[in-house]
Amino acid sequence: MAAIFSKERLLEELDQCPEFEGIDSNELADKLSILADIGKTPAGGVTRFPYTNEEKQAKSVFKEWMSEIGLDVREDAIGNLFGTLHGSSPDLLVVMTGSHLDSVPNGGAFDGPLGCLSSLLAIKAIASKQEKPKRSIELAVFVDEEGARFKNGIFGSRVMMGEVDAADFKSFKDDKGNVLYDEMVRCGHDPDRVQDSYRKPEDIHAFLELHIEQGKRLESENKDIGIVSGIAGPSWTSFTFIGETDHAGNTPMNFRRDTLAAAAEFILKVEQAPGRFSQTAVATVGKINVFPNGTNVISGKTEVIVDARDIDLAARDAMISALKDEAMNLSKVRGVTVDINDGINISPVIVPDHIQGIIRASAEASGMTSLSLPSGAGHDAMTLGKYVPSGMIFVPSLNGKSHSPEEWTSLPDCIRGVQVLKESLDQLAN
Ligand code: HGY
Ligand code: MN
Ligand code: MN
Repeated sequence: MAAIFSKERLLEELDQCPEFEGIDSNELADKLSILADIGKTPAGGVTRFPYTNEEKQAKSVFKEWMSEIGLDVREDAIGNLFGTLHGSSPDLLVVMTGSHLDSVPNGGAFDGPLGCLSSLLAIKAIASKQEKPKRSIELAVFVDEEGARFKNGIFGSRVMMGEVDAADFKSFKDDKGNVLYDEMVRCGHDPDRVQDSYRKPEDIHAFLELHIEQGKRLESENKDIGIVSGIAGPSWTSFTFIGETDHAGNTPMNFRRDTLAAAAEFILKVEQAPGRFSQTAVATVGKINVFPNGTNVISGKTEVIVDARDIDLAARDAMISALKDEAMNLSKVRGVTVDINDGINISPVIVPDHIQGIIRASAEASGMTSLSLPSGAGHDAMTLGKYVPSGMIFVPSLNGKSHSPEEWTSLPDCIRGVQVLKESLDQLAN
């Protein structure tokens, strides 16, 4: 069985953790393990969807941890969680840092929680110093970054920056038909007051997010820290093929309008598309909904969602439009129809040189090697990065694995990331 997350496995490398002032490796291992147990799956992964009891439990634990280190804790109208370490010059713009606690289905223990905990431990170390930081430092735990339940990823940070129309809260539904708005209310939030959640770009000095790389570059080039240069923009488009539900035994092949077969042909075209548009484009179908999904039933309706990304916005959008044409053509040939609906469409973001410079200097000052690289994965930093100077610090992923129970970053690598985040925040806050 592939190695999965456990506290014991983390602590096997405790003695290899570098010592940095104010940072306790045991504490990180302890808190990561507590979060990993919330929403743990039989396969050893984590399923912690937004506006569920699991997420609520993880956030209440995190709220306690923020209060324990003296942060001013508040939750906004849709459930974004904030903890503020007040600076000596409160009139200066805040430095924000954080990530997310929600997960993909059967995901890993690090994607999101490591960023939140690194921010917590970095702020704790800064707060333990004699001098208060000049600028206040605000820890943000954004809701629903993955979009795994309501298909609306990078959500909490986009609401905070005023990018989501509150009317949409009533149109997003999960696979069981639960409405996002109702789930927000059920969890004790007040989505009608969403305007109270909005933050103005001019209120925020800079934003930093620590995250696992979710790729193989740092490991293969044996580097401690990734300095993210840009973040690819994800775009989600749903294609619903409509045909005819029929009996699998009594319907001759030339009488069929089989939507699962149509979707299968389309999925191969999705796989073949990226290379025609750029070296950095990617396109994935990771989710398919087949109706009625019966072994002896020809499917009358099949929905696939295409996740298309690129650092190059023009190439990405050209690829999506070509895929829409291909879906229309193949559905005509097969005698089915296709409904195409645009979902999230987030622009790529470039990280400013001075932010990259601060992270690089922090890594070097702490005796670490670093590598500048783009992020193919999307993050809340790409929302903030559209409005304020934002950057990301990557730590290595074992075998590049992520979004799976095998997701792993060693404790020493995590601690090196916390140290670089601490130094970078300290610089930005002073
Ligand atoms: O999908 C992503 O890139 C991220 O994990 N939300
Ligand atoms: Mn993720
Ligand atoms: Mn993430």
